Amino acid sequence: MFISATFAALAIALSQMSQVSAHGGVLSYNIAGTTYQGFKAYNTPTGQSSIQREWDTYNPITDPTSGSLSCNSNGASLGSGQLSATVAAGSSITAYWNTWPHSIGPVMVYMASCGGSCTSANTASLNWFKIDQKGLISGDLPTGQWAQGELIADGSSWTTSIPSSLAPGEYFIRHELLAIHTSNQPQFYPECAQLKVTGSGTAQPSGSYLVKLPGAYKMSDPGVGIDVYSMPGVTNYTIPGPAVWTGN
Ligand SMILES: *[C@@H]1O[C@H](CO)[C@@H](O)[C@H](O)[C@H]1NC(C)=O
Ligand SMILES: [Cu+2]
Repeated sequence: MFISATFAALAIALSQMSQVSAHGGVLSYNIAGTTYQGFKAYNTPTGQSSIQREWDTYNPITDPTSGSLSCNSNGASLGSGQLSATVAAGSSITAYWNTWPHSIGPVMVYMASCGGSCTSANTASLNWFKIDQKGLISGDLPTGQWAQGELIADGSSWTTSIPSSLAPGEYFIRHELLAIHTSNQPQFYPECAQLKVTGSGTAQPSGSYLVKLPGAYKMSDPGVGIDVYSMPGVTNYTIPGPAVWTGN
């Protein structure tokens, strides 16, 4: 009796833990073959050292205009613990999430030039450009195959390439999942990491490729404040934000 009550309490505790750890974020990266650990959410930033900026919970940002949209909450520099990964333009970057629970919604990857040191940059004032995106792959909005399903099938990972013509310098890379499985309530999950891009490229995006985050999204965007369950048979999905810049 005592033992079974203990096990019952343990089972409840474990199920509550798994509820806490639902949702998620980018836990680590493989950048051109080297593994980099991310910031440890739910832990104090004191003493942490990572290429990632601070982010504190697995919970989503639900307001598309939230100040946390650029690099999650609170997005702060780790100060003396803040690292950057040196990587050649054209290299591939794989981001690894915890076991990602949602299969409806797009995957987006952005970068932003820091015009100098990223460690001292305010991420909300940078000009962000999108280097990769994938939304609805096949089927219709409520039952089709989405990029987040592909991410889950790839072990909760996503691989993308830095445009090979990108001019060298310090940049952020920002991975974002926009989960839209809850009617009319988008969930944004962005995490940022710092890069020092090397190479002989000279290209930089300009004009309509550059956006502020927050700033690029609003609830009335067709792909943001959306109820997919009210749209059976609809086979197109408009990913929010700017067009992808490929560097060409
Ligand atoms: C599908 O395309 C139509 C026509 O361009 C557009 O008005 C609509 O917003 C799109 N639907 C979604 C969910 O993006
Ligand atoms: Cu969730």
